[in-house]
Amino acid sequence: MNTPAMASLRFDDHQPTLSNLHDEVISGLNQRPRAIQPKFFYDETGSRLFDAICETPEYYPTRTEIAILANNINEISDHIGTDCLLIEPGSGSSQKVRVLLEAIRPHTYMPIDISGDHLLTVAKELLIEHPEINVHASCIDYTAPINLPAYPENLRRVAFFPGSSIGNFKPHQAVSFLSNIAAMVHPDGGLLIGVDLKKDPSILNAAYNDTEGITADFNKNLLTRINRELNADFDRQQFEHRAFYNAAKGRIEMHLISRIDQTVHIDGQRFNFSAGENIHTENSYKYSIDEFKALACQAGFEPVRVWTDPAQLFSVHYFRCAAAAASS
Ligand code: AVJ
Repeated sequence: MNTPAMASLRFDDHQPTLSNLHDEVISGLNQRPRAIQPKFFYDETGSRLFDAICETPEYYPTRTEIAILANNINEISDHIGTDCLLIEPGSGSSQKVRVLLEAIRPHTYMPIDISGDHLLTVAKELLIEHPEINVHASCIDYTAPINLPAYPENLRRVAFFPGSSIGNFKPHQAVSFLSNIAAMVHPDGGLLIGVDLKKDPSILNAAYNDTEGITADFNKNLLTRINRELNADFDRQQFEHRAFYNAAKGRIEMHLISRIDQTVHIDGQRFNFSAGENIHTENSYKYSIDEFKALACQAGFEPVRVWTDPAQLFSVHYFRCAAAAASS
């Protein structure tokens, strides 16, 4: 009797608590320049707005990356092999992995995301679409060192980190994040990672300033979220969305700029903003292919292959663990 074993769904909940949002927002607003981490964009509305950004004509990364994955699926699956444990930090709607699942048939797919409800919904959808693949979802903040839940030890582990999410880290943080990933997938695993390329700044600036204003809404939704979850009174109308390419640092920066002198209350504490003062909400670093290879090498990876689109807008790299990574 060859009845296939039922695949399993598992959900581990390590969602950051409200006090974490509270403490990080308060300490970020007491810093100069003021800053709030981009991971806090992704409440339910923020996750939905991000998906809408990906549909705008200006935001090329998502559709370009999906085309690169789809056009090279055979080569990609040759490198990854079947029956691996496929780990995706920041899986969101798991849109991109759907391009891969059919071809690489992982033993287990492990989506990791900070947004627990969304993660569980997506995990259930995937199990229906691919009843043969185990889905072990983990609600974790992956910007802290990831402590993976127990997983089958004998599986080759491959990390999938698409979307140029790596661009949210400063380069030195990216190296330590990738080092954690290398430790997680060693000795014989790999990393398939999407990285947005450096290019004409006008294309970059347009991508973060879509004419429909969805990126602006996404940025300002942070204030709405803080109002709701931390009992604050930000007036969204009195903050302006600003996004621009900082060529010296090789990154897009997003800010919220106070339009006027104003006082905001968060959980009883007062914060004074002068007109023109900024809250830095996101960095999105862009890398040339060689720059990114060098970064990954510092983290204990070895370049295997890189794919791009004809216009060289976006890159998808495959790395394997360098021999030395296992002993470090
Ligand atoms: C999800 C971090 C890759 O930096 O392009 C999109 C987030 N911010 N538009 C990016 C984002 C504004 C996105 N990442």
